[in-house]
Amino acid sequence: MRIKYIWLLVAACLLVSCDKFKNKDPETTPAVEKPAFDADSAFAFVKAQTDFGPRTPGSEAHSSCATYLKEQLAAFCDTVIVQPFTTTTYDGKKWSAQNIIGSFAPEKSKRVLLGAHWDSRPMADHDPDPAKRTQPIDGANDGASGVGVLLEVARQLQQKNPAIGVDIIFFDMEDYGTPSSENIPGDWWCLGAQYWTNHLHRPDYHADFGILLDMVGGENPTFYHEGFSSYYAQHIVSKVWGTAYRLGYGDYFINNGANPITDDHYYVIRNTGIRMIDIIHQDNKTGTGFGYVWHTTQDNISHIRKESLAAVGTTVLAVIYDEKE
Ligand code: AHN
Ligand code: ZN
Repeated sequence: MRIKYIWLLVAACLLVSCDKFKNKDPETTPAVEKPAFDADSAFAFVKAQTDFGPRTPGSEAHSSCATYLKEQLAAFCDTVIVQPFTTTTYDGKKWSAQNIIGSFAPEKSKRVLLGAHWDSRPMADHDPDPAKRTQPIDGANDGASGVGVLLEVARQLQQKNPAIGVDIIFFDMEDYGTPSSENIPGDWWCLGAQYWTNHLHRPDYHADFGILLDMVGGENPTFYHEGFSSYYAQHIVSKVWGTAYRLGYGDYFINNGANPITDDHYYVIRNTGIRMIDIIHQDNKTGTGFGYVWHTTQDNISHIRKESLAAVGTTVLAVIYDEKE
């Protein structure tokens, strides 16, 4: 009788320890709870932008898309601030432009800044067909993907508020930099970010750190530790890449260094001191350092992948929900 009970006890213990062991399997129990991020919704936000056509400065598509982005942010965020400015490009032309900023809990002092550029490049200077190199691009990946992910992030943050404040900034005039055939010295990229960092939308604006999204929706993207991000904000890179790995996105977020890129985050770091990292598709096999369709007419909605949007959006949301007040 007693022996029987002992055996039962042993069997029960084995079962329990087996169960415990099972729970430790990283495949079945992610260390980070996956927050809801709807990739279909994010994709729709990307497509809504490309449906306007190329959002190049001065175009009708540019101004219609600005209206759309303000309406979307207004629906999700607590406040929206539009920052109009004028700027001159490398070719001597003058443009009206605008940065668009949506905020959650603007009264909170602990904050994260999320950014992406919403303009698209006026010339496909890397198109394989020379005849197409003066055409404007849809910028489905280069521009619209980051904005689409952040609109979906905003929609989720409205449904489930995080402990900290969040600001989402859509920079204008990132992509009117000098064509590859010309060499005109000067800071011709990231004109919207340069303006914002010298004229903050709130004079005492502060964020604890920032994350920029650039070209996050392509086919099998590879996100390395971009050079400026590592140099100025390795602790944020480690936080974001660590979160991505725990969520199962280690194939996208690769723990290797890569070239520094003159992108919006560079001016944020340089002019405000806010440690902002760049999640950007880099690839040293393509010849340009970026994806195959970069600055070509092929950068359209047909090359956008929901899986890529989901990897980045889910990671960014998890980072934000992990932050304590
Ligand atoms: C340079 O190639 C120097 N900067 C690229 C920044 C960029 C352009 N991101 C998207 N389009
Ligand atoms: Zn570009």
